[in-house]
Amino acid sequence: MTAWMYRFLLIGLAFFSFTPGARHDQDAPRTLNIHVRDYCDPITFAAIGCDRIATPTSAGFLTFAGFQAELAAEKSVGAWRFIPDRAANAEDGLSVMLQNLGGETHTFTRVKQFGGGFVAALNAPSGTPVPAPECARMVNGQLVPQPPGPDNVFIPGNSDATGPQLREGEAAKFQCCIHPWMRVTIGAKDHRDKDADHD
Ligand SMILES: [Cu+2]
Repeated sequence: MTAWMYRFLLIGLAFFSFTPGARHDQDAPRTLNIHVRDYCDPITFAAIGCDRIATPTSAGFLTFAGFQAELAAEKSVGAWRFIPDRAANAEDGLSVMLQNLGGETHTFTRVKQFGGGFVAALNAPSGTPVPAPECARMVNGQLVPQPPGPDNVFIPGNSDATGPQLREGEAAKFQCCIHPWMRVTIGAKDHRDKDADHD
């Protein structure tokens, strides 16, 4: 290694150790674990796709007819939901980890405002006829899903996924682009948004 290369290395090391990124552990982004749940019945949901491996069968299943009946009555289906493991705030920044314990695919999508998803048949009965632009776009009169990305994570049933990152103090809304009533709000401060308790 030549002398100038060595000097470069030292400068690099010195710079790195003084960058704000090298912070104390207690200021490091924390992990927020979010469970994604549904209770699809694999038989009556077979055409849609419902594969129950992780969820104990004792939890009980909701048939497709039951799902439709509850959606029509409540504009949501309570067993299809996001469950954060603690109050969702991003005081020190957050890394979101997603665990889909359900049998269906769900998305975890950052939106400016909650809206409908890319399944028209679910948008109308859930009372969100207008899709959130982060979920879907209209092509030749048909809803087309937005491509997956760090802020639009598709999570197949029985699988884990790395979710989005939030900066310190950032507030954000996330929803499923298939089941629009599945919502969670991550607040900037230490408070729990009512949407996290959404039924
Ligand atoms: Cu969903």
